[in-house]
Amino acid sequence: MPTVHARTCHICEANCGVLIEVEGREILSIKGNPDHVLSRGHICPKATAIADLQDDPDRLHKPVKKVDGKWQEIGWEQAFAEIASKLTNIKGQGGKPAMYLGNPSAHDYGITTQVGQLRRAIGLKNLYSASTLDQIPHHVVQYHMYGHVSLCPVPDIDRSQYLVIVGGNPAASNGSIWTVPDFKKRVKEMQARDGKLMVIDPRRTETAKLADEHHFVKPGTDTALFIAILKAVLDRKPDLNEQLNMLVDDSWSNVAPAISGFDMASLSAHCGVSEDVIEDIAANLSDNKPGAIYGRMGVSVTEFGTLNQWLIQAINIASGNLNREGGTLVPEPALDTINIVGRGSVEKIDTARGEMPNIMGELPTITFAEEMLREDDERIRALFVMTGNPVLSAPDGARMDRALETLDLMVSFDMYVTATSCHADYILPPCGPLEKDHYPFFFGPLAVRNYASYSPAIFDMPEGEKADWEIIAELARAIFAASGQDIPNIREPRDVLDNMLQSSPRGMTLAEIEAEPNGVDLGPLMPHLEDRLLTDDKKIQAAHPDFLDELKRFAVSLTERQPDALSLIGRRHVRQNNSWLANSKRLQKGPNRCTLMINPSDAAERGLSDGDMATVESRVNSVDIIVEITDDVMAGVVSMPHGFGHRRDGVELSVARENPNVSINDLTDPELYDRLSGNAVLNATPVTVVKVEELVAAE
Ligand SMILES: Nc1nc2c(c(=O)[nH]1)N[C@H]1C(S)=C(S)[C@@H](COP(=O)(O)OP(=O)(O)OC[C@H]3O[C@@H](n4cnc5c(=O)[nH]c(N)nc54)[C@H](O)[C@@H]3O)O[C@H]1N2
Ligand SMILES: Nc1nc2c(c(=O)[nH]1)N[C@H]1C(S)=C(S)[C@@H](COP(=O)(O)OP(=O)(O)OC[C@H]3O[C@@H](n4cnc5c(=O)[nH]c(N)nc54)[C@H](O)[C@@H]3O)O[C@H]1N2
Ligand code: SF4
Ligand SMILES: [Mo]
Repeated sequence: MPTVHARTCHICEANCGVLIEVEGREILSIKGNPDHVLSRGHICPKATAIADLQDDPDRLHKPVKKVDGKWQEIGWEQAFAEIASKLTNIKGQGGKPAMYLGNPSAHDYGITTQVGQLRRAIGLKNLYSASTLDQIPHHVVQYHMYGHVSLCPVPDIDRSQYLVIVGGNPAASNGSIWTVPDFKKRVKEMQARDGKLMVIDPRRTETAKLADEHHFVKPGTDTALFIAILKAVLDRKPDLNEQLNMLVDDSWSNVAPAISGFDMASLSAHCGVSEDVIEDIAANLSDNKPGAIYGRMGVSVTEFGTLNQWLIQAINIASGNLNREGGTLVPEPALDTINIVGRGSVEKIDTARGEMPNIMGELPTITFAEEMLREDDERIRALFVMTGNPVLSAPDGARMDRALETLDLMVSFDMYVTATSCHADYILPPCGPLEKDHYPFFFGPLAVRNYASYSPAIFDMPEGEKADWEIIAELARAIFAASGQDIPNIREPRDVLDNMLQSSPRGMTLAEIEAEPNGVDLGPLMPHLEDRLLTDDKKIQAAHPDFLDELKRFAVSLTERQPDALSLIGRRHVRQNNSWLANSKRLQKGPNRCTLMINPSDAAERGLSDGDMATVESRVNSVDIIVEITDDVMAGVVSMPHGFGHRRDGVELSVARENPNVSINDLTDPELYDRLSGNAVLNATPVTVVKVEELVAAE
């Protein structure tokens, strides 16, 4: 008999409710759950990839060990014992271990609640992760302004009348640092109540096409745009409204003087957005209707990412939209990590490159390869890569390839042989996605409504398989034992979760949440920031000195000549997720998506026609890629998706069922980073593009 199970899709931050119909172990269908309290029936094509992942014949089911360059299946106990013993030996010789934690770990609360044990077993205070390729600038800003790295105001789209999205593409990404499933319909609803969406992006994206207005901006120059908007808002509203005046500390008075020296015409010329558009945005944000400005990857993974995210908060404050219904609000979810884990940290750390930011114990991933390649005693010799693919996701993938080859021990926690795990000595694969439970640990606190939703596993786990959390916990125990340390008790993720829920202000139990398969709706977001601030004086620290200093550094950069080169930006597609859905039959249908988008004028200048091959070259490397001519990208800009490039020379991978393609991160430059957060710069890479002339065979 078929049965239907309500569940949360674990693939992206939207956390949509899905209905999965199964018979025995066969998946019959995956549909949106119309009764889900947050996603209201919405799903995207990636939800169907859950079936492909679950049933993928290429997925690993048992640990594998590399012997003479070939993968050999081994038992779990052998794998744990060998890894523990090798690590203990390496550490005994003074060798340094490290860990890289990838994006899917954020979607598995079991990993979140257990990984601390493994870090303790290995002896790691700090780690590398996908976060320093992504959202670390947000955490720095939230830590300084609101007193906790995770206190994040999100746009209250359901009650907003004006939204400005800069460098985000939620129509494809389904939202980021903003859990907003059903984004398109929410925009349509806003437009139906006469609200407006404005998008600023160097590409006319899927989101731009939904918008009432879209304007191009030169990649990497948004700081000028934000300063200009802030100036224009302050001209209209020199004083804070009453509620924000009570919340904001005295440093607010430093903001206007700090930007008074910038002149509108130069700011506008620098970013390529006209003064009229800037004034219009400021006027819309400043009039009495509720609205917000929001910026994501396009403005975070740039040289002034932290400054950009601070300016966004400052604009929302100056225009009176922070902590306002329809403006930006901090969610109050069932599991409220803000009250139960520490504020986080913003520190500095010594690296091979000198002193670098160390935010929440995150080591900048841009320095990761050189810490493996360095030749002194500080060299990383043992590495644990959990749910990550840094060869494809971090800048200079070719160097990452070389660096991973120098390790004495590498362990990957992955279900595939990938461009990264192919370098490992051991791969420890988890069970299938429907054999584990799910809770939106990090995403309830970012959702557009207060809610909670727990999904139990649908299938029993096959004999001999393990969930990621069990693999982590058991390996941790083996390492504790091998190194003669006390073996701590391991508490199952469910118990940890239940405990955290009960310790949160709402005091719910896991059983109460589990009883509601469509999720528990805890109401709209509320303007309660005054009760949530964790700064010492319980006020918003409006202008941390680091941000004001960074403004000065930006002012200097304004006077520098911009390179003549084309500017390379990334993109996401709704049928992919970073590097790891490339093996899904359902998602890989359709035309090749790994193309270089180029504006017709730039193509003509280079003699390029649609479908030609071009060589794209940056400071670090070059790749050949098929050209797609479109005026959806701004003149002077080229765009390539990230997460491609699975084929590496001479290596057999599980993930190979796709068109020829290349990795954008063979072009991005690890020398570039955001000074305040250590975050990578993955957009606005200067490149040259030339046509690959067909070779004429010699007679
Ligand atoms: N140029 C450029 N580079 C980028 C970006 C960009 O926009 N442009 N985006 C950056 C961002 S935002 C991110 S988050 C990073 C992502 O970077 P990473 O996290 O390093 O890479 P992913 O591609 O997400 O790879 C995830 C890996 O985990 C495996 N995996 C998936 N699910 C599971 C699971 O449940 N258990 C286990 N054990 N393994 C699993 C997959 O097979 C895959 O190998 O990339 C960054 N890199
Ligand atoms: N379908 C799909 N969904 C995903 C993912 C995926 O790979 N595929 N990945 C998930 C992850 S890990 C994340 S972090 C989120 C990311 O979520 P988003 O940030 O919404 O996604 P991106 O597509 O990276 O959007 C960045 C936008 O910035 C623009 N941009 C690039 N450079 C600049 C610039 O200098 N200035 C401005 N203003 N814009 C610029 C790009 O054209 C692009 O439209 O998506 C998540 N959801
Ligand atoms: S938007 Fe798509 S991938 Fe993301 S949670 Fe929803 S169904 Fe899954
Ligand atoms: Mo991400």
